[in-house]
Amino acid sequence: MATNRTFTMLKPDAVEKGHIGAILEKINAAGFRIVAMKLTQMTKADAEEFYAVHNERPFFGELVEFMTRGPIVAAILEKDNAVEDFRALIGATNPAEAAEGTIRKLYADSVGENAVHGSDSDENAAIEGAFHFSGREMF
Ligand code: ABT
Ligand code: MG
Repeated sequence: MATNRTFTMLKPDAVEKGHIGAILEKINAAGFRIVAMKLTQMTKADAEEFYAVHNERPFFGELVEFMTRGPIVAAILEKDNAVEDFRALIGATNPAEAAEGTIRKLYADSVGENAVHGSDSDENAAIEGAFHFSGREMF
């Protein structure tokens, strides 16, 4: 399996609840290398662009509202099989369905406020990483 990258956000709910340290610890323990990382807040325009694939869905307005209500931690992570392994580490989109020990099982409350994002493909990981970081911010 080739070493590759995924993109993550610790979402406003996780940051508000003080879970940054605990979640980064899980990410570190799972063997991901942090390539880029920052605390930042998305504007409405940012969130509408980032989640454009969902703009016809009934939850789109709430999703944009949620993702812009406070700071997030954005990061690019590197590991063998990064995209798939990170999705396994965070667990199902709905925390009620997430496996024991996953980040969403431990730290998320609902499908709408599910603590953490993980890219769903290598292609989207590259697009999402470039959305948040310049080349000079990746190490
Ligand atoms: P993300 O990592 O945030 O993309 O979540 P995931 O890929 O696991 O889930 P998808 B399907 O991409 O959902 C995107 C965001 O939309 C929210 N959502 C989803 C709802 O609020 N209600 C719903 O019924 C569904 C299906 C969850 C995701 N989160 N945010 N923020
Ligand atoms: Mg998704």
